[in-house]
Amino acid sequence: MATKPPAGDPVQDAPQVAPPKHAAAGLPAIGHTLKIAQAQMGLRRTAQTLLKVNQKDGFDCPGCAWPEGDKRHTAEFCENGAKAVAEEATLRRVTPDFFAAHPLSDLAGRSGYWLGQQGRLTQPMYLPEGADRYEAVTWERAFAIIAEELRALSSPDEALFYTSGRTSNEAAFLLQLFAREFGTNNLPDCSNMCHESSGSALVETIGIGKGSVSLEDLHQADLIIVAGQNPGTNHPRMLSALEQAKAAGAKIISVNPLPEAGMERFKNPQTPLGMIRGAALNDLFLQIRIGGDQALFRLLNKLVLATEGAVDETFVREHTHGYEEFAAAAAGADWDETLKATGLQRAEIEEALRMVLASKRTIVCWAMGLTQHKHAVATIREVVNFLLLRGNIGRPGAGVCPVRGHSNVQGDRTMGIFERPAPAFLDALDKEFGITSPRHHGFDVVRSIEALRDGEARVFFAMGGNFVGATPDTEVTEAAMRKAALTVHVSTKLNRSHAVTGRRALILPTLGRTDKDVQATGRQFVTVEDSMGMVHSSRGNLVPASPHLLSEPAIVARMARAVLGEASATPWEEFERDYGAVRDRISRVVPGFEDFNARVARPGGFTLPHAPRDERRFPTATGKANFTAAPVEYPEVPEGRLLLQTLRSHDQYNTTVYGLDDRYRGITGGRRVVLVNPDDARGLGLADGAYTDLVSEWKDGVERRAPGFRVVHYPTARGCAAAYYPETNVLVPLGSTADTSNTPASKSVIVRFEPAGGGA
Ligand SMILES: Nc1nc2c(c(=O)[nH]1)N[C@H]1C(S)=C(S)[C@@H](COP(=O)(O)OP(=O)(O)OC[C@H]3O[C@@H](n4cnc5c(=O)[nH]c(N)nc54)[C@H](O)[C@@H]3O)O[C@H]1N2
Ligand SMILES: Nc1nc2c(c(=O)[nH]1)N[C@H]1C(S)=C(S)[C@@H](COP(=O)(O)OP(=O)(O)OC[C@H]3O[C@@H](n4cnc5c(=O)[nH]c(N)nc54)[C@H](O)[C@@H]3O)O[C@H]1N2
Ligand SMILES: [Mo]
Repeated sequence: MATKPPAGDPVQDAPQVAPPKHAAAGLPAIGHTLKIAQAQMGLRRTAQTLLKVNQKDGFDCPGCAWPEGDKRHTAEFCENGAKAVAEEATLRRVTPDFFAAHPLSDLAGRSGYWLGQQGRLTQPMYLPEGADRYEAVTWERAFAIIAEELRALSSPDEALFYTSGRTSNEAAFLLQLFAREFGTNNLPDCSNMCHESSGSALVETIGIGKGSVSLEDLHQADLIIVAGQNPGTNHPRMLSALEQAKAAGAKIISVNPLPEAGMERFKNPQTPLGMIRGAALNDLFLQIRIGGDQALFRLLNKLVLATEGAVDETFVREHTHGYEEFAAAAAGADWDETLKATGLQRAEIEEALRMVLASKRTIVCWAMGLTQHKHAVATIREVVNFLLLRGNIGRPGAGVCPVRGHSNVQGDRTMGIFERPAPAFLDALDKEFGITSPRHHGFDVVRSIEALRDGEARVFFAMGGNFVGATPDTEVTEAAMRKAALTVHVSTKLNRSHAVTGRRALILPTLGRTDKDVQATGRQFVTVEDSMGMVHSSRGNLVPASPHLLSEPAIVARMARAVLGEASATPWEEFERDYGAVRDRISRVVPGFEDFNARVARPGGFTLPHAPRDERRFPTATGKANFTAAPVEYPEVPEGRLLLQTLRSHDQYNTTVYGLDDRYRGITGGRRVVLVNPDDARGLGLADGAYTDLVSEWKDGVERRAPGFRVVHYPTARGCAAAYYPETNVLVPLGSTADTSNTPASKSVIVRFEPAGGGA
């Protein structure tokens, strides 16, 4: 096996490995934050921005969707939030000269890291058919091109309008309104690749696709189970909530194939003692095999059912449906099979059971480790069964807590960014605007790629994000995108999606969260909804990256006017001038937003209603919370293969790479690494430091290869491996998705290892 990285990699990818860390945050995090922030923004902007993050008069951190507590620290941010801010508030600029110097072929050969490091986009850019370079274009011409291509379609359903989760409520509401006036529900979004499985499972079982807990609930819980989530990196402020819960007596179980540093010990940078000593968070670490969670929760449920007095019978009788059938299915859970599926020891599960039975208030938190599997929806339904059994929904200190990713991904969905909108939502929209929205469902992310591939869709418009970078099966997706007639990206920074284009392409540069947004009626703010259903305002305070930028609401409004023209009675101009006018409309269309402008003006905003949380009412088809009884599944991996999960390093925000280090896991200077348990590695002849190709295997028989990964012996669960996304997206088959939610199964890819250099 080769021991050197393959030559010619555009990134200097030469990973170094040290032992993983056992604590997160603390002093190194602060040092690292300031270093990155100053390199991008300089001293003055660093102070100007970092003090405004998540303050009541400031902007919402463009990092994660974790909520802010009521008592805020002067510095209500974390290392990774600061990196997200620095990435946006950078002083570096991508001007038309940059595009003159870098033809498309050059951009296409660059790493995502390099592209992102070039700085903020400054002017609308156009790639004419057959051209090899983007050229500057006026906004008028850009919208005329979009109108021309959209009008040339034989059906509105040949257009796709993608949204990434940073988009504000106001922009999202306008975008879905425009798409529906135009005539399509093709509104795929990043949620399709993210928490769609949570939404699918929760809507059916509790009647609403959102979490049922507040920060206060976390502080009051007796037991918090964190399954399939790495908060130390992806939701660092959650560690403060866990620390507070522990101080009040809570126990924490983490369920993960990897020992994640944040869950082991957290050094709170906001308290002097925390900084030095840190708090141990985990009381029990269940090092589960990838995809074993449904089996684990099923067995716990059987054991709870078998324990005298453990079931909350009053709750089950009054509030639930389907108990008998579920209890019968759970009775079939088997120790041997569960131990095989989970890789856990019997004693570990018995210890978990004791903690479960000792808790009167239990919360389960989860993220991508549960949602990105074939059986993700069934797994999350089993988590709901688990909580329902002991009445852990709709009372203080208990509930479901899917921890969202993008800072406004939950709000975008609330605003109607959904390819399968509820009829009641469309009825309200139609009534308010005098339009007739299409009722047939649109395409989600995976279906959108198939539609482009098959020539069923021809115009692709993205409100943010990095579609070809984030989606699975990179080669298939990129080929599909290249078949489009027009691709349009509303973006703040360069990324891979700008280099893989349709016949014609546009880059529309926009304001970010940190930028001051001034329209004809004066300074505007936007609103967002966090992971716990809190809606609040966000107001940038920086001079925008360039005088040519338009805000996202302005871009949608102008596009709508160019495309729909006189045919639209919607006051698009007014919406651009005054976002309050948009909020007035939202207040009349979206339940829970009554009196929106007045309520969001209050410091801290307001919380959206949530029937199960607020009144133990479950707006499901049965009118009750539904137990479900799916068969238990877990991935079967053939001899000589491992199950690969694709995950985030500490120095990235999805496809945006901030740096080449993954500090807590001890990896520096490179991203092409694959983490393998040393015992598995020995069996497979994979020496630590050797270079290997990863080849994925799926039932379609297509060979998908990611070349040149350095093997790292790492204490992950047996049979499992881990490598970073998006480098490994090439391995995830487009058709390998979760049942019901159609979310790419990017946490369970069967791979074999072949010597680096291609070919066996
Ligand atoms: N700094 C930073 N913050 C972010 C992001 C970012 O990229 N960078 N991304 C944002 C977004 S969009 C999202 S969705 C979230 C993502 O937040 P996470 O879901 O925490 O992100 P991942 O890195 O995908 O980590 C998945 C975790 O699940 C574990 N896991 C994998 N498979 C399984 C399994 O089968 N069972 C169990 N029990 N565990 C498993 C992995 O070991 C890992 O700890 O973070 C958001 N916040
Ligand atoms: N293999 C694998 N694939 C995955 C995942 C995984 O765990 N494994 N995770 C999935 C998940 S959870 C998600 S959410 C998706 C993420 O998918 P996306 O949301 O599409 O991807 P991001 O990398 O977050 O998008 C980054 C780009 O957004 C643009 N941007 C940033 N801020 C703004 C803004 O304020 N406005 C506008 N208009 N643009 C902005 C910048 O140009 C930047 O380059 O990826 C998914 N893909
Ligand atoms: Mo996400």
